[in-house]
Amino acid sequence: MIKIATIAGSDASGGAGLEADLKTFEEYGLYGMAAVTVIATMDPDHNWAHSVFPVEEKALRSQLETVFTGVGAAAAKSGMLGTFYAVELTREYISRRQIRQYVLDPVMVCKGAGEALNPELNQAMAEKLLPLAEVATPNLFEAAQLSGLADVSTLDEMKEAARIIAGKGARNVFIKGGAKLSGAVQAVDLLYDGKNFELFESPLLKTSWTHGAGCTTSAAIAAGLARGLPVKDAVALAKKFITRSLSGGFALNQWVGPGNPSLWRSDRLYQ
Ligand code: PXL
Repeated sequence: MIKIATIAGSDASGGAGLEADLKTFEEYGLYGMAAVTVIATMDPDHNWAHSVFPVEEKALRSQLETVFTGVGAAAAKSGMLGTFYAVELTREYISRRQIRQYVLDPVMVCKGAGEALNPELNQAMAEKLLPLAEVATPNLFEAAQLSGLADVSTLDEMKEAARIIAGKGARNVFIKGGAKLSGAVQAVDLLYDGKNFELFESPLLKTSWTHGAGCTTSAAIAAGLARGLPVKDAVALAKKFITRSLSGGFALNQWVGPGNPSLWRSDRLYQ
């Protein structure tokens, strides 16, 4: 059995965070493990306002010890880290355990959640984690933050951001969320391997139910790497996986809805 780990927040609503990661790992036939960094909750009495409760440092270290020392993982991803110690502990365990197949999803803010951004934490993530990443998977906003560009909203700006982020140490940069490019007619995501650019295009889906799409995509890339795929193939498969998942997006309530990653499996079972 191939083992894989996520270091991420718990999304109590189940669509994003480590819940999305574990569902994705399962679809790839892997054994998933999780170290919880923060617990995110949403308030139905206040317009689904997010709260984030950090898991204490000792408890996080203890989970990382269980996962990486006690078991071991062929690949790992990180998502919402939420605290400086979570960034530092992630660095420590990924480097100490020499996890080469590490995907950094530099989660900075949840969709629709107006919570205060923490630029210092983003800086720490860039300095400590980009140099370890086989693939970094920022969305357009995160790409702007990591690169220092004022705005990333055109394909040229995506390329420039990818170059800068690769310059900070990520071996590959996959900028996702190109569905939001100005004037987008396709969902265009961009992979940069330090030398060449490759575009991954899919039809724009008209859906609001995209909660957890970023988490799912980065988990799928990590899962592909765990299975031994080259980066390009892992990204191409992840793009297919998320596109299929989003085609079956559904509402949880009036505020939010995730994709349906299990469509991938039912396609195979029932075709
Ligand atoms: O989608 C970003 C995200 C990541 N991780 C956790 C989340 C969210 C958004 O809600 O709750 C734990």
